[in-house]
Amino acid sequence: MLLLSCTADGDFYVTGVSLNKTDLTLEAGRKETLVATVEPLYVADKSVTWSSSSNTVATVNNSGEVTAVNDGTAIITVTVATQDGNRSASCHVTVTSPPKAQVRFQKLNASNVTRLRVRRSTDGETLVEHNFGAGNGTSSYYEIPAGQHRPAYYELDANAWKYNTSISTYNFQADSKYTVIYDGSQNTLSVTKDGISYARDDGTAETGWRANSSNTDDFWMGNQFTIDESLILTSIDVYGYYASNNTNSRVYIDIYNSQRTLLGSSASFILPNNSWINVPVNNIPCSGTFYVMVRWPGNSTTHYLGMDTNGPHANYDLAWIRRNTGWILMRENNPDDANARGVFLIRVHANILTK
Ligand SMILES: [Ca+2]
Repeated sequence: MLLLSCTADGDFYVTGVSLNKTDLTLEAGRKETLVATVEPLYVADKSVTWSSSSNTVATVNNSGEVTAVNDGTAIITVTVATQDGNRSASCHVTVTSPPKAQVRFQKLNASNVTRLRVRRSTDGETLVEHNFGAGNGTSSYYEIPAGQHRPAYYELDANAWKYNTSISTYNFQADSKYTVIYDGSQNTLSVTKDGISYARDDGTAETGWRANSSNTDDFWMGNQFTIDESLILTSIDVYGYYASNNTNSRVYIDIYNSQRTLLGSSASFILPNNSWINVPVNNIPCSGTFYVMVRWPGNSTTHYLGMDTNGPHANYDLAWIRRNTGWILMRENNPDDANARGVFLIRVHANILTK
C-alpha cells in the first residue's frame, strides 16, 4: 500500500528531499551540479534551499551548482520545509588542489609590456590574459588560476624578456611569439619558438599533380599524417612543381581531423615554381590522424603540387584525393599510374601541446 500525505484540496505535502550524491570530490576551480529530488515526486512546490558549511572550501548556488574553491572538506546541504518541520539531505564535498603552473619572467628592458595569454587547446578561446607590466630588470611571476591548466596552452607576446626557472633559462627575442608549454606539474614549463616539423617526403619531387582546370567544383589533394603528440599546427610547407602555363590561380590549405571534419583553413596562396612556400595556419589543435589538403577552387590553373615517388614513405598510402564529399587514395583513384604512388611534398610545422 502507498501512503501519501494529502491536503483537503488534493495537493500533496512535501515529505522529504534526497540528493543524487552523498560524496563528491572536485579539483579547486571545478564545478558540478547536485540534483535534489523533492518527495513525493508529484508535489507542486519543489522549492529548496542550498547551503555550504564552508564557503571558503566550496560554495553552492540556488540551482545546486557546487564550485570548489580551496583545499578542504565542506558539507553541502539542501533543505525543504514540510508540515513537520525542515527535512534535509547532504553531500560531503572534498576539494583537492590542482597542479600549479607558474611562469616567471625577468624583464631586460623597460620599453615594452609583455602579455601572457592562456588559451584553451580545444577551441583556442582565451581563458586568461596577464600583463606583466613594464619595468627594467623587474622580476615577475604569474600563477595560472586553478582549473585553467589543462587543456590549455600558454602564449607569450614577448619583447626582450628572460624566461627563468630552476630548470632552464631562455632569452626571448624581440617581436617574436612563443608558446609556453605546461606538462601538468609545477615548474615544468617549456618554451618553443619554431616548434617541430613533420615531413613524409624525401625533399625531392619526381612528379606533381594539380586539379584539372575543367573541374567546376572544389578539388583537394594532400597527405594524411598520424602523430603521437598533441599539436598546435602553426604553418605548412608546400612544394610547387613546375607547370608550363596558366599557373596563377590561388589555392588553399584545409586541415581535417580523422573523421574528416574541417578544423581550419589557410589564406589563399599561389603554388610556386619548383620551390617551397610556407603557408601559415592559425594555431590549429590536432592530434592522432589528420589530413593536410590543398584545395583548388573550380576552374583553377596552377603549378603542380609536388609528389615524392621514391622516398621512404612513398608506398605508405598517405596521399589522398577529396572530390565533393568523397575521399579516395591517390593510388586507388589512378590504379594504372605509377606517378600516383607517392607522398606529396607537404610538411607540417607545429608546437607540441603535451608530452
Ligand atoms: Ca623523391
